[in-house]
Amino acid sequence: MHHDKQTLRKISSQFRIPGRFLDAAPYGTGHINDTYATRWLADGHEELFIVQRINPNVFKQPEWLMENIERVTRHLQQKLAQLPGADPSREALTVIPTHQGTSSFRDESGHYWRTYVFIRQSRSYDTCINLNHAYESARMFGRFQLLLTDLPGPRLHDTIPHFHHTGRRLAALEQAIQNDPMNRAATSQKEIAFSLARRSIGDVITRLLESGSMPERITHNDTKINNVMIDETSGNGVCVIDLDTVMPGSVLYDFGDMVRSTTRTAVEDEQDLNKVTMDISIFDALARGYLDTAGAFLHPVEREHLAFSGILITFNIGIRFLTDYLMGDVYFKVHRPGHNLDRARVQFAMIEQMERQEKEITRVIARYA
Ligand code: ADP
Ligand code: GN1
Ligand code: MG
Repeated sequence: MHHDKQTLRKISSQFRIPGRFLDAAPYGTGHINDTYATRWLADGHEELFIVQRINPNVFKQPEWLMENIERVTRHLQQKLAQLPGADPSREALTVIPTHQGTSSFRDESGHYWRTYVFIRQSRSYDTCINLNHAYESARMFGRFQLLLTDLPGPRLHDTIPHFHHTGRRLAALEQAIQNDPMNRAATSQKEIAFSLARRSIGDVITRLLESGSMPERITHNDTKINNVMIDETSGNGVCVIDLDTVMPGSVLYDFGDMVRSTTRTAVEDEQDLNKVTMDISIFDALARGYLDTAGAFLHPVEREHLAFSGILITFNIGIRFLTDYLMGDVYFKVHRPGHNLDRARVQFAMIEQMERQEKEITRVIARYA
């Protein structure tokens, strides 16, 4: 959804942003929220702020979500302030409160909005641009997890319950196949068969978590490559963003999604599947970056499953795209007919790639873990 300038001016005036509103424009390529870059004039300087409408179909309890984000960003800022050379205001998100002091604003139609300081001189990319990019983003997500290992209690809210529970995702897919509300099952027979044949990828991690054999951690849960900002000049990682799904989970969900979104040589919705390959040298840089930071705290059972986690999460997200295609594109934003089916196909092509390169993947992990 796109909001007009007047609406955005009115919404952003609710927040403690210094200066005069100039304009606002849709920003980024996220699949979930409505994101705007807003420009302001303060003391003769132009300032930018990110203003976002939280997706109401995806997040049912925006106030809980913002409570998580407030606690997490505050903790990150405190930890970064103690790290020599770190810049807390640039390396962690800063929530701008409303004039009432709340972290979000509820508009007339009941939708929630929030504002962040814009991370300057940096950008995010939808695909990996080079080995250093892979290394830096993995290092940043690993550091993010590391800095949150000592977040004081209570347990964070589950902003989307069972988010990475593959068993439940499969059940939802089977339900969608059965109901087939848009008559689309006939056009995705191959992808449906692929998914059902790989049911056994299932819930290895969920079971380890439930049995207590693997520790629950505070994880990001959406470690797509475009959710980390990269410095425009140095190419170094600057800041992990998109904190809506920060909640208790497994570190393997995070590493798995880095593998899914970073080692892929093509875009997430590439229509020419011949272009979709998994680059093992990118995987190498990614594993190195992740273990350079997260290596400080990982448990042996977590290390043992790093090699497998890429397939697991790619499967999980592949079946989510396929389910959303069957359901009529009700969850992910789409920009063309068949968009979610294209996305699902790319995930499944990546799974085949990872299956083919299993030995190499295991070897890389053995080298660093
Ligand atoms: P979504 O959940 O829809 O993916 P994100 O929070 O990831 O929303 O934001 C979408 C895009 O907006 C990001 O990929 C990034 O390019 C940009 N963005 C988000 N927050 C900031 C920020 N604080 N500073 C600069 N750019 C940002
Ligand atoms: C969504 O919000 P964004 O675009 O970073 C989705 C992720 C998927 C991803 C696939 C809350 O991420 O789970 O992996 O799309 N986020 C949510 O591109 O569902
Ligand atoms: Mg995002």
